[in-house]
Amino acid sequence: MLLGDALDMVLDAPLSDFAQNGYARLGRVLAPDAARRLGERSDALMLGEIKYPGLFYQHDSPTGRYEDLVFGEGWVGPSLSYRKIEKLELDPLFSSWIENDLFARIARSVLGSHVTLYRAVLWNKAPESGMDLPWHQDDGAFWGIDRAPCLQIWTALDDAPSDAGCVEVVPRSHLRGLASPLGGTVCTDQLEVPESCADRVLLPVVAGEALLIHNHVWHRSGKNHTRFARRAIGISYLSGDTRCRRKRCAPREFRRLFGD
Ligand SMILES: O=C(O)CCC(=O)C(=O)O
Repeated sequence: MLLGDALDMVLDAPLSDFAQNGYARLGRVLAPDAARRLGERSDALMLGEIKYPGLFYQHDSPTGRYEDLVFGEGWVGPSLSYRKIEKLELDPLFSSWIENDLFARIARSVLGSHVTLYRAVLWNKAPESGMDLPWHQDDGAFWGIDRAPCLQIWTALDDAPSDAGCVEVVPRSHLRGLASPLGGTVCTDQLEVPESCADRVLLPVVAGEALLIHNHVWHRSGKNHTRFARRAIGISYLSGDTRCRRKRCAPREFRRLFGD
């Protein structure tokens, strides 16, 4: 699925950008045919043509506002307007991408020799639809793990220009740590501080491009104003010794990806 010589890419510059700024561009790494097949598989999952028990679905809100999302509904029938699908690792085609050799090299450089999977998510914005995803960080009490996660790799399955709701980041915001112990959405009073996201950067990409995104870097995305779907896969990797702290139900065992 990897494009040409992507496997042998020199990683010094992207890994240094990632450490400094909290994000980095990898460039095009997913071959066009593989992007097309993953896009088709995404649609098949959304339409219920392929089903896996345990896939987690969340549909776009009826109003297109994040505040109006209905939680806990899951699968609501065939629709190309699911906002996200989690547990993509259940699907063999997505699993191949999650475990590709380039991402293994990157994950091991950042996290150490043993690497597990926290989550793999389809981020979908239907044509002329989708929503304004607020500024957020991907960590905090809700994640229920015993140390801060840091590495996410996001791959575009479609072109995601600025008007399709590309990912946006606030460079170096990861250096400030979590905005609140709960993590997730950055609260409005912090956004009102003038310098909080004044230097935000938009990251338009073409299909097949990948981004490294630090879990603590403030990031968001806007609505899709184009006539085309904007689908991407976001993978959160963990160091192999990360443990689940959940007490009310059995702690999660994270899937081992890279290591012995
Ligand atoms: O693709 C998007 O719109 C959002 C991505 C995101 O929030 C993430 O990867 O954590």
